[in-house]
Amino acid sequence: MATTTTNRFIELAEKHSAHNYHPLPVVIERGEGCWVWDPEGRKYLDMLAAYSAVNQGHCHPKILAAMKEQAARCTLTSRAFHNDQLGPACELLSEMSGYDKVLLMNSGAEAVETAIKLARKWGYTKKGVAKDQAEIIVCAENFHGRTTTIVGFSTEQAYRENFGPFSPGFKVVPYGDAGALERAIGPNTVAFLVEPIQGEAGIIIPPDGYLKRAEEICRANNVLLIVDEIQSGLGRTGKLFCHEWERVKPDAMIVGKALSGGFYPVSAVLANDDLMLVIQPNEHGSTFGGNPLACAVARSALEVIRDEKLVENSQAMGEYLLKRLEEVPRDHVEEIRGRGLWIAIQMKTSSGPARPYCEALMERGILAKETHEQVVRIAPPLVITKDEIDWALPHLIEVLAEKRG
Ligand code: IF1
Repeated sequence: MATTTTNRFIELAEKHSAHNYHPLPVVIERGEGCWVWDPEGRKYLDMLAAYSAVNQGHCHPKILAAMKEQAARCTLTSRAFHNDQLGPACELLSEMSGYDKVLLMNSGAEAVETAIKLARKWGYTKKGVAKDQAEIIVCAENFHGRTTTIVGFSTEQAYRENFGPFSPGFKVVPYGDAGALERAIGPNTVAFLVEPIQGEAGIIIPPDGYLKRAEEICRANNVLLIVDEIQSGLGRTGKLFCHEWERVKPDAMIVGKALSGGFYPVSAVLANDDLMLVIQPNEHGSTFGGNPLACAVARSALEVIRDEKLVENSQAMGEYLLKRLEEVPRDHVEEIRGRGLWIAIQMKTSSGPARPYCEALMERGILAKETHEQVVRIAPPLVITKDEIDWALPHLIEVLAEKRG
């Protein structure tokens, strides 16, 4: 390998950073909108958008300004005191989502943990479940984060093997099968935790009516419906929240990623008063959760989604891209599916894994990341324009037409 700046940074990371990732060999130095640049000045169209955390595009100027302004005023107060940013941020998220209350955390996994605590406490104090017997139903192939509790109910070996012992109290049912959910519910079931579309599993869209049916089953059995919208939410699927596609009203919703436009880790659990207020002072918290910098950034990130009509753009551009991808020859492509700007190109097993296709795209200036061996995932920032898509299409079509690897 020639000693380019890119290689130097890769070698340095290999030497000193833990080896818990296997990134594509590209170093990103700068980003703007849908584009990123490497140290040699090569430009790439970002079609991953940091796993949907930069839905607003890289370094969005409005969010950047809000962050700079707040960073110079006050960054952290702890929750021992009030700050002047928490209320306005929660108010906006509450208005946009239709939930009474917002509980702010940092990472997505922390917000999922928060929702689990909320559901359990609701189970004991409101539903009358016996001490330590609460059960939460989750789906096979789920992805909700990396904490020990969460990987404990993962069905992916790599995520859980050798990380036990795990917390009890979770039951796994197949995704997309409402009957299985119904059969799994018992007297101690407090919640059903589900992704409206499974991201990591390969952008798996459940059958029409699944979430609606799940909602009915949950209501009939006094079980909370909790949706993980960390990746599917905030415009990704062409609705502000993916569960709107099925007109359901979950009891709680978890958001993260794009809640900060990628500037800062900000996550939240949303619920109405009857549920959220089961958690009382001292029972849950976080040093950084709800800090003024996070709140200023989140408020601005939400305003950008609203004011720049990113949900509408996601829907329109997603539909256009999915339609144009019909031009991809099917010799190596098994299926193309998607909703909004969240598209999976599933390669045939006989055509090799998806990674070499992502590497070929990278060489042509498009950054996409495979998921689950066979899927090339396309999820650009929601600010992407038709011209940018038109630039990318011939590359996508050519790369996917030929067998790689
Ligand atoms: C990594 C995946 C994407 C999530 C949902 C909770 C979390 C995530 C639905 C946790 C996180 C991540 C984490 C990131 C890769 C990424 C990912 F491939 F692993 F599944 F996006 F597709 N719920 N998703 O998707 O949020 O604690 O990370 O903030 O490298 O682990 P977090």
